[in-house]
Amino acid sequence: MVLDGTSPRPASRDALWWQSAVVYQVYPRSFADSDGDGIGDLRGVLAHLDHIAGLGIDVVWLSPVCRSPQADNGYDISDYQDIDPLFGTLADLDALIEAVHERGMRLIMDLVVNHTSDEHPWFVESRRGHLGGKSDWYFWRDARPGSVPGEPGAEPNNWGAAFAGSAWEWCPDRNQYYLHLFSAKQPDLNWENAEVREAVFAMMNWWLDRGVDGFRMDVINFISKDPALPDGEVTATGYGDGMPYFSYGPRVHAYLAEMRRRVFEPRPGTYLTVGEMPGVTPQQAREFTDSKRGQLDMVFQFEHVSLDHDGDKWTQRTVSVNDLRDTLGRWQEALAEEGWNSLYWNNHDQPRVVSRFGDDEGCWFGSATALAIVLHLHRGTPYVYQGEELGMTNAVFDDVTDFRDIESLDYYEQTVVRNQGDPAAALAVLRRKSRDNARTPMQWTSGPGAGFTAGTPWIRVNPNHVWLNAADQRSDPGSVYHLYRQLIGLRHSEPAVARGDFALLDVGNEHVYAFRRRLGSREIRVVANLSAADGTFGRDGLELDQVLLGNRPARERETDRLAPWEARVYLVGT
Ligand code: TEU
Repeated sequence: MVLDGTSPRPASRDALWWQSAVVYQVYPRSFADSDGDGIGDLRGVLAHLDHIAGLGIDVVWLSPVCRSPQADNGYDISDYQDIDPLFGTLADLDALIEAVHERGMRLIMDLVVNHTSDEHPWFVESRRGHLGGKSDWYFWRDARPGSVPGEPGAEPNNWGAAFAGSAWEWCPDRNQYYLHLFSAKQPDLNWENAEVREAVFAMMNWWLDRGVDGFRMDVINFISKDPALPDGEVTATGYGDGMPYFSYGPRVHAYLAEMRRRVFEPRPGTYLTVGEMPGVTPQQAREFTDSKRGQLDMVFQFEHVSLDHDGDKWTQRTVSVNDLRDTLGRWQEALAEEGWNSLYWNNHDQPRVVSRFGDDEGCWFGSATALAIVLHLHRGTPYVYQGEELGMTNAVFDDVTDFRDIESLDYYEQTVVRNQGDPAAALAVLRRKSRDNARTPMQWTSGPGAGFTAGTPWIRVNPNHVWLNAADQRSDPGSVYHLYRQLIGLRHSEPAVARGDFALLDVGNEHVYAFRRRLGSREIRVVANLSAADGTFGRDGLELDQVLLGNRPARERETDRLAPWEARVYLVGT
């Protein structure tokens, strides 16, 4: 057991080691259950580490495992320095860190510090009132003058919360409201208070001392709010949009700079920091990831996963190849000279990409692999969300009782129960959009419980595990899994993939997404038909037999026609 952080980290080749790395996200609740309670746990992760290492992964990102009432599956933390008994113990985590390091990988934790749980002792103390101590650790405000506290409209401002309803909760103990940008179980920490920042930095140092290799920082661009907390423009929800006042607040750079000074700068070694940043613009991302500032190594931006939102995430918009190319291409360009991209299709908040931008019925294998090829050959650090390497699809939900996610259940409550909307229509929306699509159990085998649990899983297993599972794919060299292995291998072996520059080709082509990567005289060219129709691409000097990899049999490759969802990677020159 390692309690003092002595578990050796993999030696870093250089300070920018993560530029040629691939990260694998584990959502522990849905990954592997070792004790039969139906919920994944740390020992389950340990038992399946070779699946991840076998892909060639460099970094494992663990979604939250700290103590939590689980109102938002662990994104509501009540003790930052202990493991929730659902997932195991600190000793299990130490064993996991050691096993990850033994395999030459690193482990990053989820850092959820925009908010805590309302059951965190800090909040419990804060809500007691104006007696000093932690009274100012959260955002407490009086009701609007002239209103009846607790009544709709009496809230200090008009902001809506991410999970339905107002962003303010009335607290009779204190006779004040508190701010929660997510659920009422997730009060926002007041980063204006230096003691809050010190407490967060001390906790981060404690985890780094323990051996973790960095953090994925949950909604880290929300930590600084405009102190005036002004009303926002009213949206279709009936609430005001507070984003302009908290998504890029006045002190966000100052806080991240302070974090760097207090946590990372004094330490030897190199870490990975990635900030999740809803609403971040390319220009802002460039500032956050500018190596001269050293605030964050990379950020998660949301533009490409908002393309199929029409106003809000619940309203569907059709996405074209041009839309994807415009958005991803713009981000590539913005971070070409300074800053760094992270690349993702999936995480625990997003529907499965093969069901979303691909075609999980008509061309499951082709679309899962074509989308993988496109993403992994962009410039940036790719993230693989558990099951993505198998081409896992959206779930099958028969009924509202099949959903578990707080956001989905709140949506149903608001639209059907409060506003008497059509239950069938609401279900149809959730089937497509729910975060639970990403959270069904990892499909290890074709057997009962998909090999995820010997008990009753906390959320239903996708019935397609009988043909879509890790055991079958690991032994099939033509599987989605092995295509991911090849792509990850290519990033490690081919400097043009890791460090080369990026340029779009064939812009305007309605079917084929084409681009090149170039480093010195090395050039990689990617042509991917992201549609159900045949496509063609401009050859422009390509020798058609120089295919490095593709998702169709080699004998079909010597043509400039692409079958639906066919993708190829060419090596140009020597
Ligand atoms: O997500 C932040 C976020 O803004 C979204 O992706 C969010 O899930 C949105 O509501 C989707 O419609 C992060 C976490 O990834 C998410 O799981 C948490 O629920 C959220 O923060 C609060 O901690």
